[in-house]
Amino acid sequence: MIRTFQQHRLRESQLLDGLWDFVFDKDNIGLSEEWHTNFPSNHDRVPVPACWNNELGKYDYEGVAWYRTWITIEDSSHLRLLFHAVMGHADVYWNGQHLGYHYGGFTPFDFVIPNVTAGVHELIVRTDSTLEHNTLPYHIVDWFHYGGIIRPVELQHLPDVWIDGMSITYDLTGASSADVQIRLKLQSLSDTPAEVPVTIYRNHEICYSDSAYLPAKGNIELVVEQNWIDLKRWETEDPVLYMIRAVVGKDDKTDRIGFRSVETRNKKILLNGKELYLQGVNRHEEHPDWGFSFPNKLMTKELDIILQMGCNTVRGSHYPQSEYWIDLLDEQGIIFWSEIPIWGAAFPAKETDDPLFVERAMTMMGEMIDRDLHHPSILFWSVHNEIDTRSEQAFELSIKMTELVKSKDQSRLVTYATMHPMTDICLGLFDVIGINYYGGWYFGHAEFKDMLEVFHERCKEYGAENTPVLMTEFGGAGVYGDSGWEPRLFSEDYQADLLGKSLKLFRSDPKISGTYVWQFADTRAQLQSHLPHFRDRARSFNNKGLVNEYRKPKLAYRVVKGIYTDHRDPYDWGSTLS
Ligand code: ADA
Repeated sequence: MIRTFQQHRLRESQLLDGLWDFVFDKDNIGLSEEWHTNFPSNHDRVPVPACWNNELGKYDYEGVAWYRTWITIEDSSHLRLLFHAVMGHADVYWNGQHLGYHYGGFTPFDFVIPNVTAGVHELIVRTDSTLEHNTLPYHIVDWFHYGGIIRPVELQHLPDVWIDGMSITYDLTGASSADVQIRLKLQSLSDTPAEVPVTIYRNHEICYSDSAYLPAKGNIELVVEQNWIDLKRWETEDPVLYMIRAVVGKDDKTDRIGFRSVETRNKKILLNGKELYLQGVNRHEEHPDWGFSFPNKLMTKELDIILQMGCNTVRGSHYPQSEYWIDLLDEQGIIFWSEIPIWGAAFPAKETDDPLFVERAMTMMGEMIDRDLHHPSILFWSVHNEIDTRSEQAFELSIKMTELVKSKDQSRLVTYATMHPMTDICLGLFDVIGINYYGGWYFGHAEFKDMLEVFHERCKEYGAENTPVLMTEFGGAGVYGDSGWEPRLFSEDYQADLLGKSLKLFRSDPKISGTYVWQFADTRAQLQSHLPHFRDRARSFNNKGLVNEYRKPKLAYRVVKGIYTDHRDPYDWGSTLS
C-alpha cells in the first residue's frame, strides 16, 4: 500500500509489482527504438519496486539501467501510469513511444495514455542514477545513493472525467472552526462535453453536492469554500484526522487532513499556541536489504522503536520519505521535518548557482510540497543541508527556495541546517535555524559552548534574535558490539557518553528548542574505493546510529532514551551537567 488508507474506491488501480526485465547499459549505448524491438536477450530480472544495489553482483553499480515489463489490458480504457519514485533520470516508453522524462528521485510523476486498446503493451523505463556536480544530491555525499525504481508503479484506469488533483487548505477561525477551501482539478478525456455529479464527504458525511460542467477534452478547477465548525485540533497527544473524499462521476479520491496552527514567538515554536520542546532523531529511509525501498512493515516497527525512545519528532534526512511513513507520523502525533537532498558538506559555493541545479532543486521542492501538503505532522520544510551558507550563492539560493516554499504553502515553517553557525550569513532568512555541529567528534566537545555563544550573538546581528534554534545534527560513531571499559573512539561507550553530555548541554540552553540526534540507524556510506572522502566510515557505514543497520540497539540508544523519557522540564538540566 502506498498510504495507510485507501485512496480510491471507484478508480481501478493496480500496482505493477513483480519481476521486470532488467539490463545495465554501462556505456550508455541504448537507443529507445533498438531496445523496444530488441531488448537484449541476456537480460536479467529484478524486483520492482527495489534498488538494484541490494541484489547480488550489483552492489556498487551507478549509471544507466533499463527496465521492461508487459501489461495486459482486457478492455480498451484510459490509463494513468503513476511512478511513485524512480532514482535520478527516468525516461518512460510505451510500446516504443517516449512518454516523457522526469528528473528527481523521491517524488512522484505520471503519464496519462488515453484510449488504450485491449491487448498486451510494453512498458520500458530507462533510469540513470549517476551523480554529478549539478544533480540532487551532489556527487560527493555521505550516504549510498541507490539506483532503480524504488517505490511502486501504479497503473490506474481512468473514466472519461477524472480527478487530477485535490488540494485542501484552511484558515482557522476559532478554537474549533475553520474556513476550508477544497480545490478539485478535473480533466475530461471525452470528445463531448460532460456534466458530472460532484459529492464531497467529510468523514463519510456529505458536505457538498452539486454538478460540474466539463468541455470536451478540457479541464476545470472547482473551488469549494465552507466554514466548518465542531472541529478538533491535531495535537501531538491527540492527533485527530479528517478523511476527505471527493466523488466526481465515476471517479473518486480520498485524502486526509488535520487542523492545527504553527507559529514562532520569542525563539519558541508553538503548536496550537502551546510551546513545543522537540526530541528527535535523524532518519534515513534506508536498510541493507532494501536500500531506499523500505518496506511498510518495517516502518511500523521503526516508529515503535522511535516512540519507545521518547521522541516526539523525526527529521527526514535527507530526502522526501515515503507517504506511508508520513501517514504513520500523522496518526501518532509525531512532528516531521521534511527536506530535499541538497547535501552540501562538500558542495562548493560556486556550484550552488548552476542554473540546472537550481531548476532541479526548485522542481523537487515543489513536487514534495504538492505531494505532502495535507500531512499535519509536517511542520518544517527544509530547503538545504550544510551548503556553504557563508557565500552569496547560498544566500541567493536560500531566497529563491524560501520564496518558492512560501508561495506554495504558508502553513508551515521554512528552515535549513547550517554547518557554519559562527560565520553563516543566511541566519536572517528563515523561520527556524537548524545547527549541525559535531563537537566531540570532528572537534573537541568543549567547542560546543563557544560555538553557541558566538552563534547567539551572531543571530542578533542578523535579525534572528527571536528565531527558534534546533540542534539538527550532533553525535559520533559507535560500532555495534564494540564495548569495553575505556571510551575509545568508535566504541559504543564513547558514542553513548558523547550523546549524553551533548543532550544535557543543549537542554541547559533556553535558546535551543529541541534536538535531533545524528542518527537513528547506521547507514551504508558511499563506496570508499569510489570516493575517497569518507575514509573514516568503518565497514563502509556511517556508524553514528543509535541502532545498527538491522535496528539492534546500541548503548547510546538506551542513554538517549533515558534522557528523552525523563519527565523533568527539559530546560531544568543545568545542575546535572558534569
Ligand atoms: C553531516 C551530514 C550528515 C552526515 C554527518 C556525519 O552533518 O548532514 O548527512 O554526513 O555530517 O556523519 O558526519
